[in-house]
Amino acid sequence: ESADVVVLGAGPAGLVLGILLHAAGIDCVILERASRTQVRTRARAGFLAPNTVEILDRHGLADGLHRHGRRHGTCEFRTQDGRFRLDYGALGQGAQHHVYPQQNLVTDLLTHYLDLGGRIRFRTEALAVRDADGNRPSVTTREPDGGTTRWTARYVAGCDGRYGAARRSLPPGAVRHHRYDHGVTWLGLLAEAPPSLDAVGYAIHDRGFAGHMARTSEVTRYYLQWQRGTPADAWPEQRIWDELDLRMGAADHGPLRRGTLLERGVFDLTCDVVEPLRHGSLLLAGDAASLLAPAAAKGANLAVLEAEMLAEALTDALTRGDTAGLDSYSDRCLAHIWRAQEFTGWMTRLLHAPPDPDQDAGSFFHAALRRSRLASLRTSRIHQDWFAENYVGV
Ligand code: RFL
Repeated sequence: ESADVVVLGAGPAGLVLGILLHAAGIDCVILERASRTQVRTRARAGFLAPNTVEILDRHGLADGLHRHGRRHGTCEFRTQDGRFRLDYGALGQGAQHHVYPQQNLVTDLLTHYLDLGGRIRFRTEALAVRDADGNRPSVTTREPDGGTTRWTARYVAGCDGRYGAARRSLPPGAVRHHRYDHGVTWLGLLAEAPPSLDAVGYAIHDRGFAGHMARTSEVTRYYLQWQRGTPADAWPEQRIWDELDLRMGAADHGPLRRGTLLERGVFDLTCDVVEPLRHGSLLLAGDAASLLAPAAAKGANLAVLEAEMLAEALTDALTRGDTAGLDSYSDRCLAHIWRAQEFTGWMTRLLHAPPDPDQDAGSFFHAALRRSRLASLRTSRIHQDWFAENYVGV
């Protein structure tokens, strides 16, 4: 089988790319490992930046988001010494987030793509991309019935995330792979409960970080810093809620609204960047290009930004033979990626002292630096403006 562009993965990156290519009259197909139901129900991100909303608006993809999403512009930092709020939506450039669960966005995008008549194959796993250094790359897939198929293309777009086939198929030495481990692990929780505060909550506690992020009026995301290697189901629900209460200072600031924990996932705060984002006719976008720690909620936003840039570049190349956009694609994306990595790293160090296994003196030092960093954020308008600009920016 064949298509001019074979897109691997139907996450935000692959679907936005597929829609824009299809709208530009480019022959493309999306190959997705998961089933349609899995794609539509995976709860992940929720905070969309103004730039993301602008991109979705530009292409008529933001109806659901405007109808059901909510604007959000406040975060609250809690420590054992008290709490303070930042109305980041009124600071910096005065921009807010839209809160709209990623699975709802993905569902909207998928519906749009299918309504356009877009081609997509579910339960079709890309195994390898071959001949990317020539101009006739191919993708081998495992089909739902267990058979294999070979897809030929002009270009392959790797939007299949961190563990996808695109990354795996890069020949050794073709790109550099920069990795960093923040040395911290989070337990991510989805609770069937309304939000407990009208702000993103970041709690910095001697026992570790705890976080609160609104999703919908019925579902709220919580995070607990977690011992690396401990399974997600190691604690009963009661103990998790008690620990969230303790770290978030519920005794002083009011109780959390408890509910059944619908989902638990453990993830290490690691990040990486593939550089460049292109090897011949294979181009990477989204998590396949760069993975960010979730502290600053940047991943889905970068995925949408890169998908739009890649769609324009591929359209120019395929309709007019103009490859300037493809040639500069990697550099243009990397500028955004490193900006997002830098802020995410800053945010992660605000919430966590770097691991310092050997001495108490070191951990005291880092805890004191963190307190000072927070005090600056609490009191300096310039620091607050900088925070706000970066927090909602991509
Ligand atoms: P996705 O969404 O992971 O989609 C990749 C798709 O590729 C498929 N796939 C394959 N298909 C075919 N063949 C293969 N070999 C394949 N291997 C994989 C997968 O099934 C999947 O459908 O990547 P994409 O499109 O690059 O989008 C990236 C975002 O999903 C990700 O960055 C965000 O979810 C990160 N993130 C957040 N980002 C934000 O901007 N704001 C947030 O508030 C936010 N919160 C989060 C997050 C990520 C989280 N997790 C997953 C740790 C909260 C959490 C808990």
